Amino acid sequence: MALERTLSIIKPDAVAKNVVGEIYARFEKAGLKVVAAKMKHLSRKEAEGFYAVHSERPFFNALVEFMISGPVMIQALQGENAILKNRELMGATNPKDAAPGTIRADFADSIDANAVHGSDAAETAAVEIAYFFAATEVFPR
Ligand code: RTP
Ligand code: MG
Repeated sequence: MALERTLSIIKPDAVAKNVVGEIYARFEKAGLKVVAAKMKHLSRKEAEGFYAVHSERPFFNALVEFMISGPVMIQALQGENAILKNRELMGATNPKDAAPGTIRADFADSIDANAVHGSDAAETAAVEIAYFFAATEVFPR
């Protein structure tokens, strides 16, 4: 197994619902360690840049509007198979399809307001962590 890092975002809906701590507890119980964290209200430019891969998709504008609708909690998580493990904890993109006990099943309201983001591969994880954190902000350095 590989020790990995992944980028996680607790989206505006979940921050507004006051479940940041409950979601952190799920990461920690699954063996994922928070190695960097910041709360931030993303600018439109930051949200568009972060989701640039989706810029041609029909849902892009709704996604950006939602991501800038309130503050988000951004963290890098480290652990064995952290990328897949976090995706399993999150559940399916649409909460209607998310397995019981997953973060999206328990806290998400819709495919737009779906509580969390998680990197989907090693390459994207590295790019996404660097998008929000300087190397000196990820611990241990
Ligand atoms: P995320 O990137 O946020 O972790 O979510 P994901 O990998 O599960 O889903 P992705 O395909 O990367 O899509 C990014 C976000 O766009 C919204 N979306 N809406 N209306 C739609 O068909 C649709 N499809 C995707 C979701 O909010 C998704 O989290
Ligand atoms: Mg994605």
